Amino acid sequence: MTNLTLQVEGMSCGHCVNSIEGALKGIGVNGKVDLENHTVDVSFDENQVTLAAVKEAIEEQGYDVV
Ligand SMILES: [Cu+2]
Repeated sequence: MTNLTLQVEGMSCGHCVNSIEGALKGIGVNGKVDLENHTVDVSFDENQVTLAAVKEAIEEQGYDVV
């Protein structure tokens, strides 16, 4: 398992949390949004999902991975 903390801009409320965590779940990634710190903790199997795909899933929801 790979565990990373990503810096993500534009998250502000529960809707953001749900859309990001839901999108990550959809590609087999465990995600935990921290609104105060503007971060998303992600945990995934690198044999199944690439970091690029993780970033893309977040960006597709309208947020910027720094
Ligand atoms: Cu929001």
